[in-house]
Amino acid sequence: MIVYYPEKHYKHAGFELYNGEKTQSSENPIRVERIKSTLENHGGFTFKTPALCNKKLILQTHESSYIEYLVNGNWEETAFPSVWNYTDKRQVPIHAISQKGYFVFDTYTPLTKNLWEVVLESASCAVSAADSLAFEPTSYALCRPPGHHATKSMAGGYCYVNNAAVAANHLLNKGAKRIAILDIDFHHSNGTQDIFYNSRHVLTVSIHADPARKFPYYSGYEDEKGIGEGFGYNINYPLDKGVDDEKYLEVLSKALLQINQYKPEILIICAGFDTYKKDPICDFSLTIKGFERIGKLISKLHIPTLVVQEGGYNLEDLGNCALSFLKPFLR
Ligand code: Q9C
Ligand code: ZN
Repeated sequence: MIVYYPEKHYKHAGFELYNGEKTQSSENPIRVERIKSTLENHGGFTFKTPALCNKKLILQTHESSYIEYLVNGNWEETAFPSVWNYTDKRQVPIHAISQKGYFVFDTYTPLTKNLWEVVLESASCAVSAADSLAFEPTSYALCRPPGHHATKSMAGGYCYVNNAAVAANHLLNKGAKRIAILDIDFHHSNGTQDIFYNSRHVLTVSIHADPARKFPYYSGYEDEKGIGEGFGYNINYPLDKGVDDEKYLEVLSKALLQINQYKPEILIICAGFDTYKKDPICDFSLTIKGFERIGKLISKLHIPTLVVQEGGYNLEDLGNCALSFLKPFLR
């Protein structure tokens, strides 16, 4: 299996402000290095670094003012918002402090030095991996930073550019008519939902912790079904705390049935392993063996599948969670 890996990701590392307190970020460079070394030790994976994708592709996914903000941002020290847009005006503010609150929706997502080159390379992993579906049934984009919380015009939840959404738009440009994105990260994929909310060409399905209890809090509810011609093409499965392998597989089977009915030409899996029972910030209880069963069930659909890395924060076991999920796709 081809794996696209971002070699400059380590330049992005910071802290987060959680409820006013400064803490180490769970989203650190060790994460993808753990996954990489576990897959290398196992064998069957070929690592490549991506060619940087065209900025136009990213502008097709995100608002241009937001992307210009990331491109031109020259943050010498890690920066965070402190005041948010409390109006419904969409007018890019002038002051540096108001700009941060305009383009970043939480205090978990630091603006760091070299941010743009790092996020561009992460998105490029997803695009290059999408391209390799032309000659491989499955490919894996080992993206860092992750992407699924990034909306059209805001960073948040450790995410800046929505890697999976950029890849989906790239595949639509190449002629695909129906793409399904299934997000199995613990957290609701609010960004992906936002980007494709009015589209029937991209079916977005997310299985996640009930946002009444967990991040991103404001979206991920069952009644969010899409809008306009996209109505019916967004599906959310908010779940209670403590979900185990059996319960998860039951929900996944339902989601896969809906995906199959849509008859997608390509399936994108936004894979977060923060559903793992020993994840430090989450409250599901999936096992390493459970990830293999999840991978097997998805692989049985026999749809060309792009796996895009999202969250997962148990550094000790993260590599084995990813390996276990990917194994059924190896041939
Ligand atoms: N200190 C992804 O999994 N919660 N993002 C922070 C813990 C933020 C998760 C609270 C969760 C964001 C890609
Ligand atoms: Zn997550």
